[in-house]
Amino acid sequence: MYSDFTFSIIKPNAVRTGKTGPILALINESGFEIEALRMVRMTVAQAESFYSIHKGKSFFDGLIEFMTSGPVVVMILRHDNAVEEFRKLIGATDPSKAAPGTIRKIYAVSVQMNAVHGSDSAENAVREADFFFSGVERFH
Ligand code: IDP
Ligand code: MG
Repeated sequence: MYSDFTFSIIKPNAVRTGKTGPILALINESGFEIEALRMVRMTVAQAESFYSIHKGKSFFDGLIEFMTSGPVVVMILRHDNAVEEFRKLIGATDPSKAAPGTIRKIYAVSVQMNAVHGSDSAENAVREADFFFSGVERFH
């Protein structure tokens, strides 16, 4: 389904190592408009709720520990066909399989610490944007 916005997170490994600026620049240079942006440190309960679709998977506990290990940058990004176009820009979940020039190819350090999140569907973009942002923060 078509969506004109998506939701993204710059993950703790990238924030911690000073990659927030370069990643935001790459996102902007690739034609995405930042509609809303905030830095947060998720609690375990918040991270478990955000990633509830992965509950029970082998990587779930490690993912929650990682995503709560430090601050993250959450944002809503606008672009034509945003969900699909942003998934192209971030590249494959496993950085060793990500295409050259993608954010994960450049900034991921492992499958878990893969630098950025991007919504996988229009429905999830709505759910994830609503999880972190209230109406007043979404001024478009
Ligand atoms: P996605 O972020 O590309 O949509 P998902 O399958 O939704 O990938 O997984 C969510 C996140 O969980 C990944 O971005 C990554 O941080 C972590 N993850 C996924 N699969 C693995 C794995 O096999 N080992 C470790 N971490 C994983
Ligand atoms: Mg996913």
